[in-house]
Amino acid sequence: MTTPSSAPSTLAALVHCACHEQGGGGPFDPLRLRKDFPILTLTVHKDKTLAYLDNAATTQKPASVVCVLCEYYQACNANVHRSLHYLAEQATLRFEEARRKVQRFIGAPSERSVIFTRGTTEGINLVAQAWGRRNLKPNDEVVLTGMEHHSNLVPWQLVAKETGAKLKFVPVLDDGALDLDAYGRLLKGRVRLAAFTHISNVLGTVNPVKQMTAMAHAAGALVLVDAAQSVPNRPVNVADIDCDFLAFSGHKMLGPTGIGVLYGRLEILERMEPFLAGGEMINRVTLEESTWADLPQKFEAGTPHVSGAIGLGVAVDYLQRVGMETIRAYDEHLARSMIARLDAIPGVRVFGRAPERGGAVSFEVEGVHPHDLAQFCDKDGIAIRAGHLCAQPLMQRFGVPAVSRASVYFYNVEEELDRLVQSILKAKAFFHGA
Ligand code: C6P
Repeated sequence: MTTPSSAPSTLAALVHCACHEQGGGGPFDPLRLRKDFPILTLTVHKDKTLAYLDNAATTQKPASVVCVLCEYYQACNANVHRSLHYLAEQATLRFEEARRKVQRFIGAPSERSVIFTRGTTEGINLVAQAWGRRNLKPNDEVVLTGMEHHSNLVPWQLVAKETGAKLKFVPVLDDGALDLDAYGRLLKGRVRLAAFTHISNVLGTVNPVKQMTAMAHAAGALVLVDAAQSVPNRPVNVADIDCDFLAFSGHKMLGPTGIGVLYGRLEILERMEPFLAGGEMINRVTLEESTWADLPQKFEAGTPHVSGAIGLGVAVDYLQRVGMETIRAYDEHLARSMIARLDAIPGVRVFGRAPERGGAVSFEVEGVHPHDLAQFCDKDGIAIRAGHLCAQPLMQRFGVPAVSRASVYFYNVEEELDRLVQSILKAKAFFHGA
């Protein structure tokens, strides 16, 4: 059969998604990079230019990530690791290439130690269920901290209930840093695992994860790092940290939603039983029993998020072109610049003054409920988040039901912070005057 002359002769010709991107090369220039993010040019509420300051919740996506999803479904879509036809081979190659990109990005020693998940939450649940439920015994201890996101707390509460293990918590100091002396004391118990966040999504605190890992290992415990807020904005190297598990989410680092990564130390992953069961994760199945596939497939039951993984690979390419150290320095600079502005407004209290920080800044404005403030800002086109930020114990620690949070990324600019301040001043005048 011959192809009609009017039909596209190559797969590439089928793709109608044109992506013209600055791509992050050259000297760092946020204004130039913004052009790669079409959504940042939106006007909302009729005529307000969007100022997107909710990056700790999810980041925006550059054109190259949006386009690769479109291109994948137009020219490459197939299931992976199964069929032998052309498209299936292409899809599998690109899916596995994305895994290798992630492996290099986080300094993992083997691609077999990189498991695709739906996100940080699923990665932590995987460890809690597949490692914790099997290995924790009554009165064993799991050390967490008082600043964990619910994703690194509730899974351990479930497992503790089932196994009789005890949860211990490193207290948070007034400046938002962890009490490392208390951590040292907690490690003297029957600790099997220490699980802590690298960067707090509320306080912005950067925890000394390398030091904390070494302390836990010296006490004979394994370490899980919640890197949801750190992998997006600084160099993170699992070999350097020497952690046993590390989880993060694609959508917080320019990638698609529904894709994430769990890194695990090979020897530990090899000894673990599967988390989810079904297709893809088996070697041999009889009616009575089954044996498991090799890593990483043992932990990737069912059809994976193929386009998501490929999109995440393209997001990693983009981040590397901008430079992770550049992103870290710029985010920290913008966050400090925002804190200086907030400190200058009477009645504003900023939560989190630890010496090293990321891009999330939480605060309260006296007399204005955080939800009211978020709505007020939204009317001015400024996207911030308000609420307990999935960290209710931390809210209790600081004696507030909720906070407002503005979180920056490398495509934000100082002018957006000025707009935030203007909006806060207007909200204050409105609510205090009412
Ligand atoms: N924090 C925030 O606005 P998922 O939802 O699985 O992609 O990520 C969960 C998660 C785990 N740990 C930390 C430190 C996080 O910040 C998050 C997500 C978002 O702060 C949504 S609540």
